[in-house]
Amino acid sequence: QSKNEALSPVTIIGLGEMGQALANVFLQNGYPTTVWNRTAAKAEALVKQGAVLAATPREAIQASPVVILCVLDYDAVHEILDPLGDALKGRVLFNLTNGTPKQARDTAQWAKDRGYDYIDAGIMAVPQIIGTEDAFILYSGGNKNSFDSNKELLDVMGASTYLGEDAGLASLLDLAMNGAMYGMLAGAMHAISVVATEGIKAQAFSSELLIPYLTAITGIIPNLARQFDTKEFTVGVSAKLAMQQVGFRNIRQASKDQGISTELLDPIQSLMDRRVAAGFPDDDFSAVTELFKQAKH
Ligand code: FVH
Repeated sequence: QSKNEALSPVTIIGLGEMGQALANVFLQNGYPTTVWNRTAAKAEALVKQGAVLAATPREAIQASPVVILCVLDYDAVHEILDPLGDALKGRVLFNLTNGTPKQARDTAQWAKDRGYDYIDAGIMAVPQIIGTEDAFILYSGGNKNSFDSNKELLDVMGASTYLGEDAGLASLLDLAMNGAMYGMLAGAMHAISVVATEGIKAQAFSSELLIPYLTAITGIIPNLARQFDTKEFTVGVSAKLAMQQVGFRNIRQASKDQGISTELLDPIQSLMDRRVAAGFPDDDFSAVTELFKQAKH
């Protein structure tokens, strides 16, 4: 039996930057791969590598027991899937499209109503690292058996983890982690902008100083997380808020003096100031989470 015959066929719907990376890694690993994209031209390079280009989403779905969907958003998901009738019956659909937990849960219900096997997912990777050991993908919803029986195939894209039967969980964790990522990246770009005002080159600054510093600083997250879990914000304090609010003013002032906007920093100052003013000067930075709580809507 050839390698291709031993591996389950897989269908990829959506060939943007991410979909192309996903299809590519299946082809590299010898999986019989069918693809479909609204703009068919994006399949050209993949077809040269051996992918089969389906003429329609229905044809693509019929080609494989496992269907991976990765398009821009859930509007596109439903634009593609809603007209398909029962085409997805007997297939497992893994939806790797980015969306909110509510969109994931609603789509899981939509799939359940039609008897489809549906699992939602959050990709914790950029296209360039798909298929490497740095990529991981979170899955939730449907039933665990459908995940387990396809885990080997899913691991080709990135290490796969099943979080449970609530379809919204993968999305919740994905969005929370990407919120943290954007906070970090925005902070990094702010720092780069500040030092650039003195002619310091971004690449040298980031590789020699900023990245090592940020990497070391992630070491205090476990302590902050423990304080968050126990709600003991004054235990094992890395730095008191009363001190941090004063130091943070200097960060903002220096930024202003260099002609760089503080719009990114101002809300952080406000959180520290409010927590100290509320009578908690000895709390650690983790205590600002007390100010994040809002009614759900
Ligand atoms: N790229 C990344 O770094 C991130 C990493 C984490 C996960 N995201 C999410 O992955 C989804 C796809 O992202 P992408 O990078 O592939 O996005 P694009 O390159 O912009 O491609 C978009 C694809 O969606 C198709 N599409 C859009 N609207 C429709 C529609 N109404 N009907 C059918 N297909 C549609 C688009 O088709 P076309 O424009 O080529 O015809 C592309 O295939 C996304 O959820 C990220 O948040 C990526």
